[in-house]
Amino acid sequence: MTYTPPKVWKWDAENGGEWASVNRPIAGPTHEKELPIGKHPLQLYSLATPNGVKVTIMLEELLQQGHNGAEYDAHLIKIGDGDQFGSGFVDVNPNSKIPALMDHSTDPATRVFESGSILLYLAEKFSSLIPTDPGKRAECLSWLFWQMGSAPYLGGGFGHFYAYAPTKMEYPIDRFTMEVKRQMDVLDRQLADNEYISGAEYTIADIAIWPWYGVLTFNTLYEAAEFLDTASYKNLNRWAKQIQQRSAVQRGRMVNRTWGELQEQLHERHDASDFETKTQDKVEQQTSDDS
Ligand SMILES: N[C@@H](CCC(=O)N[C@@H](CS)C(=O)NCC(=O)O)C(=O)O
Repeated sequence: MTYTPPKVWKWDAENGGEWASVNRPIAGPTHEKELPIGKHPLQLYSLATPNGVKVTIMLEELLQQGHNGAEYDAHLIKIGDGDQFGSGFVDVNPNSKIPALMDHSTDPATRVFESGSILLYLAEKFSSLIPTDPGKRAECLSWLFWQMGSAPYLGGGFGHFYAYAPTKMEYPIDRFTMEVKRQMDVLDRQLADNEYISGAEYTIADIAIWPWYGVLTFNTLYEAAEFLDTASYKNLNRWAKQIQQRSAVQRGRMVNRTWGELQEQLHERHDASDFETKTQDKVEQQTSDDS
């Protein structure tokens, strides 16, 4: 099937594919909607996609270290329903994508968008999970920005054409598979000599990279582990399993999750105790007991 582009591209709202209903060629809000504000200094508006999970893992790591100022409310933004185009959300992130954070501990409150920027903001705010030595800090930031530049090839490129496009097309799948395998090899070589991504310290670079490239090796992202032969990247697998064992990572992955095992879904997080009492298995049990 060949395609000749017209002189001027026109928006065909019916172009198909899994995300067709939310994709638009224009920015800005589609409807008026205020965002809820909970009781904690940090208000997160998100969903447990790889980009969302970076931030909830970060916040859970900070809380585990004893930074009480990292207490947060995590509000659910259903991107499939277009919540990211509500006016309140667009005020926090003009780019209409999760995750988005408001820090109400500052006056005026500070908005932060882009997951990499949120990780850096929180690392600087709490002086944690980022090296202080200038050389090590530069290495950490290089990998953080590597992730921000690379993951769109994995998500928007490979993942889109392998898992979401209405038909399987060899050319884009080949192109993005080649790039994703190259990226996994970059990480595998780096992790051959380093326990963590940027050296001996666990940092925001690990937190940024793991939800994409670590989770890819578990086959839960695009169910592509066999196709990409992720098992052959031994050091990447070693690191992915090591990070997965961290309790903050296990908690962070559950927040704003609306799919998968019910006991691993915490639709909204407003208190640390929610992990014990508000997971979806318990919410549904409670609902059926009440009816
Ligand atoms: N570079 C952004 C990417 C964020 C992003 O792509 N978010 C997706 C979910 S993972 C989203 O909100 N998509 C909704 C949309 O595109 O309308 C970041 O890292 O924060």
